[in-house]
Amino acid sequence: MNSEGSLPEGVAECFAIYGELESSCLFGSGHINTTFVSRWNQAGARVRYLHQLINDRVFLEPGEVMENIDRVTRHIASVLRGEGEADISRRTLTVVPSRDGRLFVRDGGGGWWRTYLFVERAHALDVVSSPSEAFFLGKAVGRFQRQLARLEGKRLNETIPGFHNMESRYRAFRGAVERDPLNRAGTAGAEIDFMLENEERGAVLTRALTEGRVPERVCHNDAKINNILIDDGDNRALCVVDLDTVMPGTCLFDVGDLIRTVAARAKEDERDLSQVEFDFPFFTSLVEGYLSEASSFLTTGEKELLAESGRNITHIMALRFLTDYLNGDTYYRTSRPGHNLDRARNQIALVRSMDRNREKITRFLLEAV
Ligand code: GN1
Ligand code: MG
Repeated sequence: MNSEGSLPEGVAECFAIYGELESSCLFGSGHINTTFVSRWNQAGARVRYLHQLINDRVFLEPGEVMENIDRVTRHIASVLRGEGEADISRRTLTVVPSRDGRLFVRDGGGGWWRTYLFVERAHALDVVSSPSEAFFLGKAVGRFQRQLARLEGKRLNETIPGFHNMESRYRAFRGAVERDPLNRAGTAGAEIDFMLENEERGAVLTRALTEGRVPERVCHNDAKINNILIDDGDNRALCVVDLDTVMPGTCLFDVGDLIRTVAARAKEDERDLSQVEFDFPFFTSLVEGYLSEASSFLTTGEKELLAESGRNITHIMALRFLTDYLNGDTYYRTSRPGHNLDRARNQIALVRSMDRNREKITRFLLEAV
């Protein structure tokens, strides 16, 4: 990346894009990949594209990531066509291949690049401000799962093996506490204790999946609020993006991540923990939106675990942020000292707030499903 944060020379031109490249700049707030937007003149029309440098320390097989994304986005587009939908290229991502027909381009340093059509007139949110926004976010994730419920062909590649496996996440956590390479464990005593006390309950989704009490499905695995694009016009969710982790899992991971990020009044790195509260009205609207698409395919086993899903994904995020803090911030992008510890504290506060609402959550779900 050069000093202005524009695309490295020559990368964008390797993709099958017509016209003249006018400018490019950094874009977005992801923790993992590096994203740019480019602006082109195509016969007098201004057109934008999105380019991403895939983090190949996190995704060890970027080619397999792209194979999944290509299959999934083509499938969603064909489902949308079947439903007579217009505006398909705003309702799913579209991969732009390289000039030699590949799904990615390698740069001189070995980096893996991909390109998508830029979805215009859309935005993402970090927090919701109304129950109606929560409803449409829930609906978008339910719709995504429904669209992929009948993806034919071989099982999708596991782009990060054991991604939401609580048991392996706890092994990594214990290793980090033992090694404590930067002597940080002393500054996170209360958080480490929280993890040790909550280990058993945290295994609930992992065990349900490995024991077959919930089915394996194609799911997103990172269905948090800011991975959903919303139409600037009518404020309804358009599509789910950030598809690197689309792979086999349980759909409870997705609804759980949505509960974590939609039914929370603060961003995941808010330091003022008095603001980190579970929001019951946002939660109920989001579940209603989700079930408006998903209730037709969810099994009884899945419905029974809905109540635990939000807490479970919030817990695993707290565990991963804390592990990364102890390891010296080697995984997530951070923008201040202690950022990962702040995130872990925030997510633990959210788990606690969910626990204070446990009875209400359970009662609501008994009625709703
Ligand atoms: C990462 O890249 P981004 O910000 O969408 C992470 C997710 C976490 C999330 C926390 C591949 O997602 O698992 O939920 O941060 N993605 C990966 O906000 O680890
Ligand atoms: Mg993202």
